[in-house]
Amino acid sequence: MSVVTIARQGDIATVTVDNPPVNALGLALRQGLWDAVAELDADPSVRAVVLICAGRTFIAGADVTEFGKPPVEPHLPDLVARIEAATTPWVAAIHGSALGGGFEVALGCRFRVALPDAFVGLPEVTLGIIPGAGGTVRTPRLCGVETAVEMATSGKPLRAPKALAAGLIDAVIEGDLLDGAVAFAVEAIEKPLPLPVSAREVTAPDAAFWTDAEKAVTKAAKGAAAPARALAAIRKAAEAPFTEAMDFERETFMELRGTEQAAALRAVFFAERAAPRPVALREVEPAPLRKVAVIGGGTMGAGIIAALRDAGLPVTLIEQDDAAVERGLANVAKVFDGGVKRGKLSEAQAQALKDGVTGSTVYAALADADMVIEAVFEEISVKRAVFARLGEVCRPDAVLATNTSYLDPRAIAEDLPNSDRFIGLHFFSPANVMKLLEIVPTPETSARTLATGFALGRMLKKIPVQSGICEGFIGNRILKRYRAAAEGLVRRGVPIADIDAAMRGYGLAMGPFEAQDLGGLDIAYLQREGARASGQSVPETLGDILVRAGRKGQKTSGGWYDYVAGDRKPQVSTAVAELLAAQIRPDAAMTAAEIAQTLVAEMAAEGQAILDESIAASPADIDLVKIHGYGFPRWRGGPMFANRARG
Ligand code: 3H9
Repeated sequence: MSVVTIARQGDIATVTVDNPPVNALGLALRQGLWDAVAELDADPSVRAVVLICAGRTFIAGADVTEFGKPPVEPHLPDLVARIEAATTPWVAAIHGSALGGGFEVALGCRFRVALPDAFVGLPEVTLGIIPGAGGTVRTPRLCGVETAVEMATSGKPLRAPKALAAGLIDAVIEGDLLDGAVAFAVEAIEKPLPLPVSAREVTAPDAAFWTDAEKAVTKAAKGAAAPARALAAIRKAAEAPFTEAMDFERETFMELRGTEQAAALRAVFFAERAAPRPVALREVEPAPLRKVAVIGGGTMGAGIIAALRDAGLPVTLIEQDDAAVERGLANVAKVFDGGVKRGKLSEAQAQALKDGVTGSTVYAALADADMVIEAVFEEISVKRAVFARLGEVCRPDAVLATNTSYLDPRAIAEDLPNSDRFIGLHFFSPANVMKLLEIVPTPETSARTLATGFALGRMLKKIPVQSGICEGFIGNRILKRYRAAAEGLVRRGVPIADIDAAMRGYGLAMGPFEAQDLGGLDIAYLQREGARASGQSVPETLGDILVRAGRKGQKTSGGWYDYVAGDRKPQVSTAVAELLAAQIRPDAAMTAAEIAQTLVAEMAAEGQAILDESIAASPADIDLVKIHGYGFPRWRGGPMFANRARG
């Protein structure tokens, strides 16, 4: 079947694009649209053309799978120009999303109309590139430079009403999109036509605007190259003639397309889309998830409840006594009240989210739950007791999950009958914000239970990654190696502050030591002590020395750094230097790049060990874990990608 079909309603022609899944502009579609313009231009009975798409969305952009290959004609900028130069006006009728090249095609049309819940945007920077078919040149001609800069440098799309207010679209269509677009076209051709977008004026802001914008864009980009290049392209569009700006944009696009950052971001793009639907589970029916319960209303439990409520699920919270139920509900309420404060939720929305949580101290309330997620204190005996109770009260087909970051799920489920319905789900705090969900099946876990874990991940819009059982699973195991390697550098005389600065420079929000100071050094210390008490040989770490000296991080006004009361800014500590002096044998002077390279290589080496032990299914899964759970810079592709790219 052809990806482009033409139909006629009186003197209005309809061009329908049908290129699943997202109508991406692969060669067949570009050619199909090119031919459609030629055919309709040759038909004098046609007075306007409505361009509409079948399926879930308008054209979602260029076909990203083609980016590794040489471009083939017709090129997208030529196609957009061809549509713009058509003898009859084209009207883009947008549902779903008109993104990147899809929005650029819409910009070639004389008019754009959209359903109220449609989006338009230029997300190219999220793929390490800039628009390559006039997005940076035509957009400011429609909505002004400021909005264009915001769109093209952030990559964030605008919903139709906002797009209308900004001048990016001409009408919001209530009701049937095709009928509405045809009616719009019929009316529009009775009036003088507006100029094609390329022929419109753009007002150039003064030099100060660009200086400020460059500062802001570079800061927000945290090392990603594309946003500043998108800004430069818009500046060119504002200051140079149309064709010169188009050439500049195209050159930049072609250059960025071949960079390592773009390759990394493309790899992450596809990995993120593959993760929620593992091939091995495609044929497995998950359990239905209508009623979910959470045991424990502490920080983690409350975050999980908030995530479940955001996905529209009613939740039962079980706590030990009435006071704990109250505290748990208050913790949940705090999350939603925060949403109101930040302007993300209305009071009424927050209330409705809160109302969907029922607190109880009675396990019998779980008799009809489809899934129960345990999020109690990270202590094996406490967790085991919870699952023994759940085994008594829950339906035998209810999926029972433990949220644990370090404990062995097999030991937690030891006393649970029908342990094929049991699974580990490692959420990351705050659980309603962090995208990563490590899914940890035991050898007994059934395919249905595993598929349910992934189904939950999809419902919560998380990035679910399966992990085998080992200490710390994928993410914390690599974190441990990374921290140990960072301590190794300190032992070799590399200053703590240099290591943190190097990792910030690499693109992480924080270096390894300042991050420990924020989270507290005592949790990992207690784990090591626990392991030592159980007879394991765990070498003394530098962190142990600090904790024993009372330095547990910011909460004790000192950890790896000193802190002045009321200030989170780390200050280099002479006390730490003294405490650690005997451990340090300086033999290394390292540049920031060498520090980062060493530590990333260590992460990747642990990742490789994890792969060799079949704990993770692929390097891409490991990269997703580090990007979505640990702040590894997305544009570096994750430690496995970055280390491989270095060769
Ligand atoms: C661009 O346009 C450059 C131009 O300026 C210049 C050119 C010269 N290509 O996300 P989903 C696949 S750059 C190829 O789960 P949703 C995706 O891999 C592009 N494939 O759907 C998945 O495949 P599978 C700018 C693509 O309903 C399937 O479609 N555009 C593309 O949750 C479903 O994807 C963008 O960056 C693509 N462009 O969300 C938009 N997009 O089923 C990127 C998706 O095999 N796309 N696929 O796993 C999106 O943001 C979302 O897909 C969208 C739908 C919101 C449209």
